[in-house]
Amino acid sequence: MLGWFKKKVGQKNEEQVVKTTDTHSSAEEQSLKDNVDSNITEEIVESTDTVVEKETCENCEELVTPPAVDSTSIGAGKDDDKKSMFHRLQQRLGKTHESFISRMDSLFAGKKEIDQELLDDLEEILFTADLGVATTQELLESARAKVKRKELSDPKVLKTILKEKILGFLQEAEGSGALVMPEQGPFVIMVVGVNGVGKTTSIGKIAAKFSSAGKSVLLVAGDTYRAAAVNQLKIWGERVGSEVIAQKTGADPSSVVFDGIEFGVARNYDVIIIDTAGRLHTQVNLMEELKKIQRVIGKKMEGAPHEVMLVLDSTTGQNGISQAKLFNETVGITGITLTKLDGTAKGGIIANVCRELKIPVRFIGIGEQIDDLREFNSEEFVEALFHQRSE
Ligand SMILES: Nc1nc2c(ncn2[C@@H]2O[C@H](COP(=O)(O)OP(=O)(O)OP(=O)(O)O)[C@@H](O)[C@H]2O)c(=O)[nH]1
Ligand SMILES: [Mg+2]
Repeated sequence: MLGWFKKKVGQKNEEQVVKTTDTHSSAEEQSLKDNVDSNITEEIVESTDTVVEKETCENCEELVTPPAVDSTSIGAGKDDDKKSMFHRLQQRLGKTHESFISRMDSLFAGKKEIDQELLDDLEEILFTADLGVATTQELLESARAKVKRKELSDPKVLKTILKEKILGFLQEAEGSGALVMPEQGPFVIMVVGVNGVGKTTSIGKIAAKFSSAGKSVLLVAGDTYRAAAVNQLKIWGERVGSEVIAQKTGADPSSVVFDGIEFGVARNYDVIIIDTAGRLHTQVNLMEELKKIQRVIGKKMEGAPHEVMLVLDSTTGQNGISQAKLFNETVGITGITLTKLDGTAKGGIIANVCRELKIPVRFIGIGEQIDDLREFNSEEFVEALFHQRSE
């Protein structure tokens, strides 16, 4: 995502990508508000107190994990960096490796032939790793057919076939949704998902990535339901040096988003990332509210949001698929961030997500720290998952 983004922003005038760091006067804010498009004012509760946050927020520390720099990611050359990043990914996928790959290795160890019992045991391992019923069946059907035709008898070859098939699911999804970047103006990402999946944290981490690539990032606090949610985004803003557009608790999220887009466009930001409140995919009214937010963004900036990012918690298992389907029906998901892969033995969910939804995974979350979000790369992921661990 970032590499592709760099190409686009690289064409911009240097001046345009300089990060805005000054705090804006209330007069400037007022003039932005005065320009509110009359077509949509009745949709939006009048905003009277939008603020661009730079100051320290109180009681924020408990809302986010303290900043940390992972020693494996600093002080090394590019190749060393790559190696250590791969090593870290491998480590963080350890639980899934244990429950999936190590168990499969133990099952295959010493077996010369693939028999029915082995295939049944393999089926159980695939289920346990959360690859899902349909994905498991598809993986096993092709293996069974090959065994039947006597084209496959060696369990080691079966492991390679499984690896390639899983990679195939991930690559198919990866190739299914190129980002559509705006010709000019900010790249707008709207982030959605159910409660507690890691939306705000991922927004902070994504902002950090863009910031360290020299891009100006504006964060918009579209979760107005809880004061804590706004504070959490503010502290991420402070940490990554991004400004935050927010209003008071209880404000209409569409109103905040309207102001945010207006401000971001006027200030020529490179990226605007919009946080939204967590909502169950089954809560019809709240899902409708997302549609409204999306509409408001589109009215304020044609073609935006350019990315509707669904955040899924990999520990929620197959329910993530139902969440994705309903969010997709409502707002049209264009990319997925799959979080908490470090905390689960069921990381096989990623294969099912890709196979069922055919929506590209853009990022994966592998921890709570600022640099624990990785741009997703199918091949690297599969290699790290299958990679033999040293004893
Ligand atoms: N281990 C781990 N924890 C994560 C990851 N991503 C997020 N978290 C944690 O998940 C918890 C919830 O994260 P939030 O970012 O607040 O989730 P949210 O979706 O914004 O939550 P709501 O706004 O309440 O809907 C926090 O404790 C995060 O630190 C990850 O990749 N790995
Ligand atoms: Mg949140």
